[in-house]
Amino acid sequence: MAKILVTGATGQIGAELTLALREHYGADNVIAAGHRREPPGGLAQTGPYCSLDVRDAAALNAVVTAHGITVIYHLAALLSAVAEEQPLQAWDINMNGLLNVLECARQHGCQVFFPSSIAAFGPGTPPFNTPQDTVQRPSTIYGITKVTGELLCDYYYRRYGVDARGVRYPGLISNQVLPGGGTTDYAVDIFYAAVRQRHYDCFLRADTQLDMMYMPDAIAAAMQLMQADASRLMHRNGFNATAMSFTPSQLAAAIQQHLPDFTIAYAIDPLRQAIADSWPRHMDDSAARAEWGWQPRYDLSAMVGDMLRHITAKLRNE
Ligand code: VAH
Repeated sequence: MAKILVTGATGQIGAELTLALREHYGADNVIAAGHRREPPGGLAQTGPYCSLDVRDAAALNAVVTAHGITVIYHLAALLSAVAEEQPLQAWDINMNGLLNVLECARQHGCQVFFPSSIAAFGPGTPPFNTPQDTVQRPSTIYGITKVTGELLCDYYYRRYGVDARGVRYPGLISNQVLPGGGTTDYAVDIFYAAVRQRHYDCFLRADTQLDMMYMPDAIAAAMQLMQADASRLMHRNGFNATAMSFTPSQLAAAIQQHLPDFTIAYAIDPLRQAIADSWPRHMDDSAARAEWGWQPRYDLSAMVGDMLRHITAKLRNE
């Protein structure tokens, strides 16, 4: 039976992934680890939680040893906008944290999941139908940690046989946990603003097209890749995977189908606009579909309907 450690378990992906893994593998087989002393929400009520700073190799090793961990989903990281404000801390957390996880996996024979991102591409990357194998010269520290992370995972697989796998996620949209300092956070914030005050001031330009994915699909992608037949994986780390690609104005129009009086205005954040402009518009994810059967369930219309249902219910008791 798999014994799973989720780092970054209090974050946007980690919180929902932990609950999905507990449902699939059994609550006691999934250890949630976060940098906070106390876990938020359902994490503590649904299974074991521990406070962990992934930069502390000895503490990480102690958790893996104590619980007999066989799989590590490593999600602890600073996201793009926060990372640009604190580049040295971003490198420390994102890179030393990953190196500690890979070293631990090498010593204990663990499988590793590492989330890369469209941020691993840069201005010189073909922006449309971005190939699986192409130019990767990101211009953000977050993107540099992501492309370095992909290469480090490949190295630990080739050199030591660590079964590391990963996905290049687009912007992720969750109805459970708010995002923490990313460039695509507008695609979540807009729903809370639409339900609360029927208006949103967007920090990206109306025509900023980016790949996106609803969180249930992102969780399914991680679990499906980790369970895939290793002999079919030609790429292993950094699979392009996307579900939809839209602009803030297209997202606003989809919300107006449900809330006709919703309005949007634009108050551009130069930092996050520059980050978004350096990323591709739409990735080619045919390799993920061919090598491990990637197939998203939610398109823009389905995601908007489900988000509005969940956020409306959540705010009703506010
Ligand atoms: C960010 N949500 O905005 C993350 C993600 C593709 C974007 O990596 O930084």
